[in-house]
Amino acid sequence: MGFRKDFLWGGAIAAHQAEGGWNKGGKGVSIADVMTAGANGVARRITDGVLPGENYPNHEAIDFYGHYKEDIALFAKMGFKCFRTSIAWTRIFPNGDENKPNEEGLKFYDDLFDECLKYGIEPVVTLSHFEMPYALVKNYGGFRNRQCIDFFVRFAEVCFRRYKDKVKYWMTFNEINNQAKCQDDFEPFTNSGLIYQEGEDREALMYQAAHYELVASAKAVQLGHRINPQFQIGCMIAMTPVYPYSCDPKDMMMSVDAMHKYFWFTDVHVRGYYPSYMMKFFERKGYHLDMTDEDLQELKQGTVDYIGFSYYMSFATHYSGTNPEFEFDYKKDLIKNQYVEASDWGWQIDPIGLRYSLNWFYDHYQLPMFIVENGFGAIDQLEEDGSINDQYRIDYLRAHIEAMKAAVDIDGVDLMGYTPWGCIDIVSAGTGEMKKRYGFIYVDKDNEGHGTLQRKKKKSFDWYQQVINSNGENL
Ligand code: BGP
Repeated sequence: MGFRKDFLWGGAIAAHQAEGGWNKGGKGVSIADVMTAGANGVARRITDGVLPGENYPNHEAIDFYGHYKEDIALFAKMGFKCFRTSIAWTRIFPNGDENKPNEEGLKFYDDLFDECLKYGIEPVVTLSHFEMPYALVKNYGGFRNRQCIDFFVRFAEVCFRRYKDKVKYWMTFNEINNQAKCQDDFEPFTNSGLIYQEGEDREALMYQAAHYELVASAKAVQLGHRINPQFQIGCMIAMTPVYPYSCDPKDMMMSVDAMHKYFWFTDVHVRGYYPSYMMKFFERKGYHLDMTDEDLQELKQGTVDYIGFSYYMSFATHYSGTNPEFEFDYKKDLIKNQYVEASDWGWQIDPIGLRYSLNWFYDHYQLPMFIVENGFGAIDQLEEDGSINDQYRIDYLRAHIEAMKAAVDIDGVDLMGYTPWGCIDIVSAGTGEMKKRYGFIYVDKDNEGHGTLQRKKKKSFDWYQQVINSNGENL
């Protein structure tokens, strides 16, 4: 009973939300560097490529670029078995289309992975985490352009070859399915680098870009397995289950279509082909995607080894009476779930939903799973004595780990690891704010960029240390 002996306990961050050093070591401008910060939950927006000014949140983030040794030593104190981060594409290919990689960027990640391995911490690496080179967006249109497939595969190959003896666990595109939830405006949540022009069919473009990303992922997976057959390469899905609001069969069908629309990407990553309902959907909508036989061959041969996914919240949907085909539209068919609480940012807190999600994935795919993001973003307050009493974060994580344990012990799912998001306070991807904190470690920096960057353990630091030490027994 309980989690496997080699369960990968750890924590997760992403380069653009933590490193800073946006223009150090030969790094180019990434899409995350040209984002304004939203405020109070408002999502960030592209700024027509205005170069970072002093107030850009990713400008210096928490300077993980300069503090990584200190931070990894703290992760080791918590007993991390693994540590998830991304390789900033623009440290390796500053503009994305160069033929030769930037050696200084490669060296930085050599040093970072060596520091992890020094403590017996396995790096878990995401290749694309909302930080594609802005030059690929500006000069090629991002993943609306088939050429970006080869740019991504070139980036993946350089990383696989360089770190083949240091990194075993990889993922290709972070939350690749997020574009299915926000194609209305460009948001950092998509890896596609799509900036929509006036009058474009955004949905059609989103599906075309998603196809090219999926082909890029499949090619990278095949290449990775050739470079090191020991590699474990996963997809990365944002898992937000969508429940039917009632037992009305119409609500149930809305939930079925919502789950289809949000998670068809997993079918392609895992089974190697598009599910029939998506082919029917493209036909109905008249979307004639650029999808060649060679692409379909690549998808079939480039299936992933595990399902990485993030889990923060669940949704609910109801039949609004306007579409007899029960076609789900995320812009109008979601409804607040009255049976769960929400965070300050409206994220519905649902630990049982994590057990449901583990079962849903395992029932569909029978592949090992890796929860590579889970966490509670909150405005942490410093007490008089300077301590941070984030009991709410402990309660949130404890409830989700209990759900994981039930899924393993009762439902028999195959769960390989757990890396709570933002194991150290970092910049919010959605809003660009520092005040939305997730960490076991507090970082002295505010939304305006002021602060000493001093690191400080929160109450949850010692709690998580004994969770890991007991392999999840002591919660
Ligand atoms: C996920 C992203 C992460 C992280 C997380 C929390 O969608 O993969 O990069 O940001 O969301 O979101 P936020 O930072 O907006 O609170």
